[in-house]
Amino acid sequence: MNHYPESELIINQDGSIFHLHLKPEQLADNVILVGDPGRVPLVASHFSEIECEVTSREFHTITGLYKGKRITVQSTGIGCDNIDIVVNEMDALANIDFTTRTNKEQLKSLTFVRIGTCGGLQPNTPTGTFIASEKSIGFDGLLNFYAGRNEACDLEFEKAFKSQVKWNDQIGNPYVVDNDPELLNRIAADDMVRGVTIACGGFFGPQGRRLRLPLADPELNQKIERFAYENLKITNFEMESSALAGLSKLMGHKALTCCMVIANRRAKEANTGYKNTIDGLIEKVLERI
Ligand code: R1P
Ligand code: URA
Repeated sequence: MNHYPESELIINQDGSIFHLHLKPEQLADNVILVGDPGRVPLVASHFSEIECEVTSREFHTITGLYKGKRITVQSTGIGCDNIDIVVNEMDALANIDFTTRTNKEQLKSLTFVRIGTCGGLQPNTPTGTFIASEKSIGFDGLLNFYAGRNEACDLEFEKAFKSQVKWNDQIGNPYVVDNDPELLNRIAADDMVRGVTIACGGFFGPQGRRLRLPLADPELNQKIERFAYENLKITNFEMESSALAGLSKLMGHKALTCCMVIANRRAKEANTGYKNTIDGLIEKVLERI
């Protein structure tokens, strides 16, 4: 039986998990993840009841009820490194007994839906579009540190991607993972664009934005926009979906990322006044989760 020492599973003196400061009983089985901590009260403004609210660093959590469904809404901040923290700590809250520091006998499968913002890459993804990720390509490297990475990933897609874009191995080893198909069908329904999302370890160079620094492969974005595999096109860039889909798959949870396009990379346009439009995406996810 695994026994997790204090250094590996860090529990605060009040019995909460190290970074999130949540106690096991404060976590719902349905979890909405958002990047911006300010998006947490926006989601919770639709709740009929608030059960608890906790803030620690960029991690803001509210658990409450939406039409009788118990939901936790959690901010992750920016980047896949924070997804490693949030998904591992939430899995520990659900599946490790904090008293014995051992795995529970009955493992729980959580449902994670990320509501984010992204950059659109195709003619059918102008600003304001809601994109649900069918597959996520991780430029971030996170999943490569976990055993079972190859079994969790779509290796044929990875091969096709690397070959078509003439991938430069110095950039790292991209991984391709499916979002949960049942969750995709339920949440995307018939009014979101379904696509392939690239999650990057940065907002500028890794997404092909050139300000003062030249890029290692200045043609990469054009090759990404042209890439096609079995009728799938790469639709958008964001920074968390691959880590979320990959870790969830390895741990037995269900995950999906849905994002609203706020920057159209083709038309070279951006919309920073998107708070009201993203509320439309929040309402769809709350109804369908
Ligand atoms: C970058 O501006 C951030 O916005 C996107 C990216 O994934 C990254 O976290 O998502 P959020 O709006 O959810 O933070
Ligand atoms: N978030 C990203 O990661 N990229 C964009 O272009 C917009 C939002």
